Amino acid sequence: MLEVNDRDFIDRDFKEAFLIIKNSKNILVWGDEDADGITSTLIILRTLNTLGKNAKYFIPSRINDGIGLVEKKVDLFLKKDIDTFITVDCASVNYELIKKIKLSKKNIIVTDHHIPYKKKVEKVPYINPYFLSSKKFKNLSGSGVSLIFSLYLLKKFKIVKDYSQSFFYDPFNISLAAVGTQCDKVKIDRTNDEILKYYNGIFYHIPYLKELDFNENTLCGVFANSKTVSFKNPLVEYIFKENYKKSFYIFLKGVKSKIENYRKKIEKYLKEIEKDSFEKEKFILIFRKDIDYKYIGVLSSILSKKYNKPVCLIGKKGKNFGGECRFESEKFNWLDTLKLFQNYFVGFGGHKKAAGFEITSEKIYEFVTQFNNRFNSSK
Ligand SMILES: [Mn+2]
Repeated sequence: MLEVNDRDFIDRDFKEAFLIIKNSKNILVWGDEDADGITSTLIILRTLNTLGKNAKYFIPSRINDGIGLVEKKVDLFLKKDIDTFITVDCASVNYELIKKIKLSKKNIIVTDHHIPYKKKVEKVPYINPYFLSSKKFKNLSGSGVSLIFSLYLLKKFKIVKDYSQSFFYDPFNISLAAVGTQCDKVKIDRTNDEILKYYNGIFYHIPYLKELDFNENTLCGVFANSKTVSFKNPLVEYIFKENYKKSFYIFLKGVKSKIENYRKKIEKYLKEIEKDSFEKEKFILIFRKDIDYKYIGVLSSILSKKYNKPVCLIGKKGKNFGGECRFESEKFNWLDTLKLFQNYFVGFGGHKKAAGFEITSEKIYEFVTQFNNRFNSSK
């Protein structure tokens, strides 16, 4: 169990957020379209429902709207009968739009775990580990933040007497937080470890998942594939509104075949790539025009584990090419290695064990030659 006490909620933001919710009639939960964002949305919606609050949700479509607060949709909701916005897993950087919402005489509570914009908008509570005092909350995912906020609210609204009752009040919420925590790949500390114990509970709460043979490895794919279409998100509709069973089943079957096709493609590409031998190379650099960028990272990581060498795989990325480089070793640094070639790239980034870059078709051949001359020359 995740043990928290009043000292963990000492920051004024909690109290202010509670007062706003207490005085709100119509709340909009503003989420994000990845596994962490969707589970966060669900946790807060379910909690507000328990508190007897009228709550709707909006999850921007990453492709059509963007990420976080987006002006067009903020303007749309400002015209509607909503008195409070609660963002989950997003918006810490949307300083101007938060201000705009405040200026329109509406309330906003920002809950998030991303690095915030340098200053807070005045009189807006931020439930974000970067601003909170409790060290226990340091590495929370967006859904972890939603969970601890929910624990706090249940006690404040006197639905429960103490935090241990609060924790077990809605076990579905803990499992949702575990999924968000797992899929967002946050650092596993004691708090996150406690949350992750409830990961498998999700199969009990959503029986269709077992029925369709989803398991721990494919679960993130389900949540990440739930896309918002005309304001509706299949997972949120099914779990929160409980009236979407047939469409949800169809959605899950769609995800299933998507994941299977992806796996088949990976196997096919691996076979093709491994027709070449990589015995001599110290650093494996592979350029494949025919492989789409969305497969590159996974392939690169499989190959680097298999050959126990640094691997960089380049595939097609729109008009350009994209490279993903992997190696799980403390003795090697991909980011530093890519820095040596940065003049070739349109952009690059990442960290020691996993880094990537984008390069134009004009530069790609020269880069491959230069790279191999430097690291794989036979002399
Ligand atoms: Mn997140």
